[in-house]
Amino acid sequence: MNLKAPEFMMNGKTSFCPGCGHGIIGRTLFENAVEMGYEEKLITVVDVACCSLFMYSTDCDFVGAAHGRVLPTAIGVKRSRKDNLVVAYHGDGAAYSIGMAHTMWSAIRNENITVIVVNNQVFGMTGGQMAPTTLNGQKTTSTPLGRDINLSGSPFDVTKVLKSFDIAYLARGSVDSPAEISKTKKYIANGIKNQMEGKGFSLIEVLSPCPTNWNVTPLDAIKHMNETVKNVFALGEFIKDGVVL
Ligand SMILES: Cc1ncc(C[n+]2csc(CCOP(=O)(O)OP(=O)(O)O)c2C)c(N)n1
Ligand code: SF4
Repeated sequence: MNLKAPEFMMNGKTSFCPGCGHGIIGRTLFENAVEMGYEEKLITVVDVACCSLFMYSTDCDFVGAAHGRVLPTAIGVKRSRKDNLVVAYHGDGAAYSIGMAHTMWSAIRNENITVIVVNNQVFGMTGGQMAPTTLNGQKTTSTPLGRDINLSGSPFDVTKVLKSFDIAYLARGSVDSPAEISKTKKYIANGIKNQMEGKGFSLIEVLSPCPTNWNVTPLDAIKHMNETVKNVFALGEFIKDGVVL
């Protein structure tokens, strides 16, 4: 990340909780847009969940979508404004629960958009209920005794599924250290480049802390990511230029 955030992120308002990863992930996106010369072309489509808070703190073009409908909305925007950079930005609840069919069909059609999925293993905005990515045994407000994979299945790992699809790009980053933030920024830059070169569907999932709903301090949230979350969700690039790595 750069020392100074892009001007349009600096209006002084932010509603994210202390230690939330959304602000960092958004910043990597917005820095890329500026550095790659697409600041004026960027349209970010956000879900009604925690990512909607960007609309109050960042002075650039947004479209707000209904929960889980970020992808069809973004695809509509992209198909009608082909010269714009259209980024679909949503949480793991939106992308893999209510919006799972859209994630699958957008990938099957290799739609020419850049997709960011923030994987914080819970439904953040609505109070920390279980998401498809919730870890085995993880306590959430809807699984107070911990997720039981015999009842609700294993944590959903998008890389295992999309690796068999004909898409342009698939990567998973994290924001638990400066080194991982730099890699995440590069993955998002790759997704942007693919779209502007018309290569098709790029999905970048990013592991992100939600200290509020994990009921831990921001520092302990980072520790939990290092010690546990990264062992479940492997990081790196999985598909590049349409080739499985
Ligand atoms: C159709 C519909 N269903 C449910 C909701 C309630 N709702 C809003 S955000 C959300 C889940 C948020 O979790 P996620 O998508 O993972 O994003 P996060 O807030 O964790 O970043 C839910 C269930 C809604 N607004 N609309
Ligand atoms: S509830 Fe979680 S995801 Fe939402 S702003 Fe707070 S820390 Fe971030």
